[in-house]
Amino acid sequence: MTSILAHYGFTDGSYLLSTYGTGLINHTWLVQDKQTNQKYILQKINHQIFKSPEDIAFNISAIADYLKLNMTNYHFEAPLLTTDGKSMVIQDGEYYRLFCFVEKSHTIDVVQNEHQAFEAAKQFGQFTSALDRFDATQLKITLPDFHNLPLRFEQFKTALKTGNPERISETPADIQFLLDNEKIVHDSYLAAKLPVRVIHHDTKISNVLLDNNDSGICVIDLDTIMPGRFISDLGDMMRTYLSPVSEEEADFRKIEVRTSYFKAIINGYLSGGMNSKMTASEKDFLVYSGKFMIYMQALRFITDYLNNDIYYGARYQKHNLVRGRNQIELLKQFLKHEKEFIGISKSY
Ligand code: GN1
Ligand code: MG
Repeated sequence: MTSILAHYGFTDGSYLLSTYGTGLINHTWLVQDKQTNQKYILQKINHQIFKSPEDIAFNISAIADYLKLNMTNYHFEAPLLTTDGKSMVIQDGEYYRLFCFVEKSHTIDVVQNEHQAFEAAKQFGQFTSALDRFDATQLKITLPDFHNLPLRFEQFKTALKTGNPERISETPADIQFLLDNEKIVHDSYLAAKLPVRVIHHDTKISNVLLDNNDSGICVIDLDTIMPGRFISDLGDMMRTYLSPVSEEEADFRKIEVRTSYFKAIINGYLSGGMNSKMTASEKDFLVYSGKFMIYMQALRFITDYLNNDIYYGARYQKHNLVRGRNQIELLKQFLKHEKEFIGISKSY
């Protein structure tokens, strides 16, 4: 690590290092300067998944430059530059970058109240809203087909043929439920016609920095920023904030879809500037966004389980099966609320 941090002016023994956060894809450390106590976040990009880290760097600096010029008050945390002006360090084929640790900020892993849901949704709404006039199509695609639901469905069907036979025979009801809900895939062709915007694509609560009063400071984890449709961001918030328990919960009786959180998410997202920017057709997809993202995540976890966890890896034997079943249960609960939610969404 010393030779990586040397690119940012650290010398051997001048800093403390500890692992940080819970993400499975990238590796994250907290770095503290022993002299100044200033804290930093060091991240290693997983380039098995992000094949071109240069594209991530390109997107982040294009956006940072635009915001600096046009939205001077917008808080955007771009990576720090190395002593020779680069936004990444490449060492032994691995890519690293360093961020300032935002003082008096914290992240949470599970939403605890409607206020937090509102604040996070407001941050993600503000992000896309601030970039409304930025040409999203100039951004690089850092993860091709990331939220391409028809493709995720095809990958699931392929896994049914080529996946681990034992795991396939263990999951008939899950597989049947996913096949029975193929209509969600068909509806995504209509959603694909919605306007292309700058979308974060990973709006879980831990990707928002909150201050001591749980007001939002800014969004983080910028690797999946790409052109996309708003349903990706709004839907992933529904997927991850509606229930009191996360995708990791193995006791599915605790999974619940809460109407007050549904309202908080939409109110927050629209209050960040999106209310006036969204088209009428986008507003028709407010509720669909939740189905789209929950269903896609269920497909992805179950597909990966059938494929022996080649994408996500697993912290324990049935990790992806548990997470897939969790998302299936969440989708079932969401569908029970669908009519009610459509009623609510008509007022926006
Ligand atoms: C991955 O690595 P992390 O936890 O930020 C995934 C997301 C999923 C999430 C589900 C690049 O995010 O799409 O929603 O796992 N990111 C990628 O746990 O695949
Ligand atoms: Mg992430």
